Amino acid sequence: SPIDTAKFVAAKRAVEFVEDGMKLGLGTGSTAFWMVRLLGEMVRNDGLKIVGVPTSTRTAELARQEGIKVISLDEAKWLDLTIDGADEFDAELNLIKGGGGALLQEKIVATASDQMIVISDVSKQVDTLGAFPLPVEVIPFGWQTTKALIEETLVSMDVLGQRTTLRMNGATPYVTDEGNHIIDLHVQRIGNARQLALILNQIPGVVENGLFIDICDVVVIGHGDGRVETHD
Ligand code: DER
Repeated sequence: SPIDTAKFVAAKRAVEFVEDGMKLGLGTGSTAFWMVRLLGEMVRNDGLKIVGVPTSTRTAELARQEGIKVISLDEAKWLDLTIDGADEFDAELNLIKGGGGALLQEKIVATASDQMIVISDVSKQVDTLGAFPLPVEVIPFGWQTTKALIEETLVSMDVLGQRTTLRMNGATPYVTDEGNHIIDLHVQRIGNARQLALILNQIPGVVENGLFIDICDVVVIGHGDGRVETHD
C-alpha cells in the first residue's frame, strides 16, 4: 500500500546513515518496524556491525528475531544515533510521540543519542502540534488525581481543548513497559509546546510527556510514490 511504501522508503533512507561500529537506539512503531527489518538484513547479509538499544519490549523482541545484538542503555551508556517514528512533527522538528505507548524509553534513548532521525510520512507533517492527542505517562498511584491536575493545567494554558482520557487496552487501562498508565490530552492545537512540555512534567505523578522539543535532528519523509525528502 502507498502508506507502507512511504514508511519503507523513509526507513531505507534513514539506515543509510548507519555505519559499522555504531551503537543505535531502535525506535518503536510501524515505521520503525521497517527500519529494524532493514538493519537485520544488513547485519545478516552485509555483515553490518552494530548494537541496538530498544525503546520497547516489542522492539527488543523484533531486533533479536532479526539477529541484531541487543544491549541495555546502561551497557551502551551513550548512543551514536536513534532512528524512531513520530505521530506529528512541525517545521522546527519538534514532535509528538507516544502513539505506540513507548514515549518514556523513546525519549530517554533519543536524549542519550548524538543524533536522532525521525522516519515518517506526510500524514504526520503539521504546522502546529496538537491535532494528535498528546500522550502523558503517569504512575498508577493516584492517577485520577493526576489526570484532574493535568486538566487544570490545560485550562490555564493556551490550548483549545481540555479533555483528557485514560488510554485503555481493551477493557482495562493500558500499562506501559514500566507499569505506568497513559493519559491522552485532546488539546486540538498547542500554542507553546516548549512551555506545555515543561509545565506537564512539574505535575506530581507525571513521569514524562510525548512532546520532543529540540531532540530531533533530521526528519525523513516518505511518500506513497516512493519519493523521500530529508528535513534538518
Ligand atoms: O509511539 C511512538 O512514539 C511511535 O514512534 C509513533 O509515534 C509512530 O508510530 P508509527 O510509525 O506506527 O506511526
